[in-house]
Amino acid sequence: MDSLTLMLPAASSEAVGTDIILYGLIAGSGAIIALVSFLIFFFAIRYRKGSKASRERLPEWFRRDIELGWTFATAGLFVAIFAWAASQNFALAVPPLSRQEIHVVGKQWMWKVEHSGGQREINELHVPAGETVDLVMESQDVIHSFFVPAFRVKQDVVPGHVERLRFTPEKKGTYHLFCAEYCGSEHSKMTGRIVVMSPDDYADWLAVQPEGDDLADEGRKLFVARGCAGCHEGSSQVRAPRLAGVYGSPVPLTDGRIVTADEQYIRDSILQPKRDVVAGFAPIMPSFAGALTEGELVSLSAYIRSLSRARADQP
Ligand code: HEC
Ligand SMILES: [Cu+2]
Repeated sequence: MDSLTLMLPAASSEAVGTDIILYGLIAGSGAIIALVSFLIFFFAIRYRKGSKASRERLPEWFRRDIELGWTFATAGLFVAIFAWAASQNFALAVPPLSRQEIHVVGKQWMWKVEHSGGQREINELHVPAGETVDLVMESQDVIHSFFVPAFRVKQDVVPGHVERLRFTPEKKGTYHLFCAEYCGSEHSKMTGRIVVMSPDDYADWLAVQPEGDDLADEGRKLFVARGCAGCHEGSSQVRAPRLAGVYGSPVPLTDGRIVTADEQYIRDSILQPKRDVVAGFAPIMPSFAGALTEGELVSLSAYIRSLSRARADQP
């Protein structure tokens, strides 16, 4: 890791696939360069000044067929390369059956990480080898970009969006994490480490982390201060759904659809409550668009997430 090497380690299954595409492109370009160079030399020698080679016009059909041939062959080649490279991205877009969901918040200038059990870290991300990691990422202020060269993955994190990034680390070790989008004066210090551990070591590591949940605590305070608790909690006169356990579970809507309450749903429920109205409730929740900062939204959704954990802990 400290020594400079020409080739980065390929530490995830995506890295292997990306490298194969890269080598394929280099080999393809190399073959074309070799062919063109060969033809340059071949024609230069064959048609040199004074040579006896025939300089007559080739028959019309022959010229047309060659023209058509290389037009379709190169077009086909480009489409094939596109399909090959795109298939890897499509494969990544399908959620795997078993995965580790980890929340990442980018802010000037750090990466805050929260594991599904509430364990937190800053500028470090511990992940188990051999398991697909599903990052759910948000930005609290400006655009950042989560970049792990050794995994060949990079995802911009745009404020207002919930982004996903999936990868399957394969090699144990420590790898660089960068912010790859200029995000202010200390952008260059927004770096960190990814530690890939064996699943057993990872379980041990998780077990010894304190469960300090500062984001969720902040969210809890906002939930009371902004009047959410007034409608959503115990003694309230207004009929509003209880939020405990809502994160990650299916929610029936008035229009008959059933959606999963993921990060984006929670966010939209707060900003555009009239869009997806929970079945059995009146659309009386006011929109908080413009009234909450990105950071406050992130804290509120961390709080709502923590409610589902609390419920899962006490069956
Ligand atoms: C005036 C009462 C009221 C206030 C204030 C209010 N809500 Fe709501 N909220 C509702 C009602 C009613 C619904 C169900 C109808 C709907 O989906 O719009 C709801 C739905 C939701 C949902 C979706 C719940 C589910 O079961 O799918 C979330 C999440 C939510 N609110 C969060 C918040 C947060 C966070 C705040 C504070 C920033 C807040 N609410 C403030 C009344 C309120
Ligand atoms: Cu950044």
